[in-house]
Amino acid sequence: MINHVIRFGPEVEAARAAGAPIVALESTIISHGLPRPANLAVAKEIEATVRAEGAVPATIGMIGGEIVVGLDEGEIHHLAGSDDVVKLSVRDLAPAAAARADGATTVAATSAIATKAGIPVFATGGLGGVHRDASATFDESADLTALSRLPITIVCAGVKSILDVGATLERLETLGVSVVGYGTRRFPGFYLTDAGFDLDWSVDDPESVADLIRAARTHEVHDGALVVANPLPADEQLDPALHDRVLAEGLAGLERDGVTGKEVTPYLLAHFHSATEGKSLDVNVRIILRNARLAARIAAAL
Ligand code: PSU
Ligand code: MN
Repeated sequence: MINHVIRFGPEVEAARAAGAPIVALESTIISHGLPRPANLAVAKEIEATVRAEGAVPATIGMIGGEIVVGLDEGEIHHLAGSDDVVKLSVRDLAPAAAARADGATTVAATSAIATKAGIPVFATGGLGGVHRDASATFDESADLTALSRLPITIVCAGVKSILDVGATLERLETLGVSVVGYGTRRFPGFYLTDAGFDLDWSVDDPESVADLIRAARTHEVHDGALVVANPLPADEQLDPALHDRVLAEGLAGLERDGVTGKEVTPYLLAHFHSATEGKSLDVNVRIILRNARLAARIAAAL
């Protein structure tokens, strides 16, 4: 028998005891979203960015079947470099725990664990969502259904542009997930500043986000997530023409190589990173660091 209780890293444990601001971070972007060896350096940079704002980073994952909130450096190193790390959505957590697996948690699984751990703010790059051929494949990320039932605030640059963004926004509406633009009423497109859709709400500073979270808590009426969509400045986005060309190639590659299911997202992200000769990687890193900084400010304001 193993202990199936969540294990907290010492720094996160101390922050919980002191009521200090904590930012939850996912590990799938490290293991499956970013290429090696940059992924390890980026994972450390994300944590440093959160610390620089006076908050404590809690990178979440699974080690030997144990859910860990606040992975240490060695554990992050392992998730970044090993070929045996499983991509874990919520439904995978129990099977992976029973199998004593090492795993990286997606937005869905990280949100569920962070909520259980009492950490209300989470930073990532881009959410999963509805895939472009979903009407035929039914491929819709479990991120969406997880966010429909978890009162977490997630700072991201919208949903990944490899998805059907319009359909994803419709599903977020159906599922009751609040979406606010940070400093904008246009929904960002991850690598791109603007995905081409309007938003009903925007906020301009971390205090306003904290107010909004407090309103939701006071009402006790809505228990879905709050998505804070934080766009890259236009001069930092991936060149839209390059983006569209590389995406078209990547989508064709999926078909050619017969890629389906949970491999789709890592495949397309890896294609971007190689086909843009690192340009998409630079953009991806900037996105994550900006989101980590904003999430830390929101956690502090709370
Ligand atoms: N955004 C990124 N890189 C990633 C992901 C999102 O910039 O690697 C990951 C997240 O962990 C997200 C997952 O939860 O992809 C979605 O995968 P799927 O589409 O298989 O649900
Ligand atoms: Mn999927």
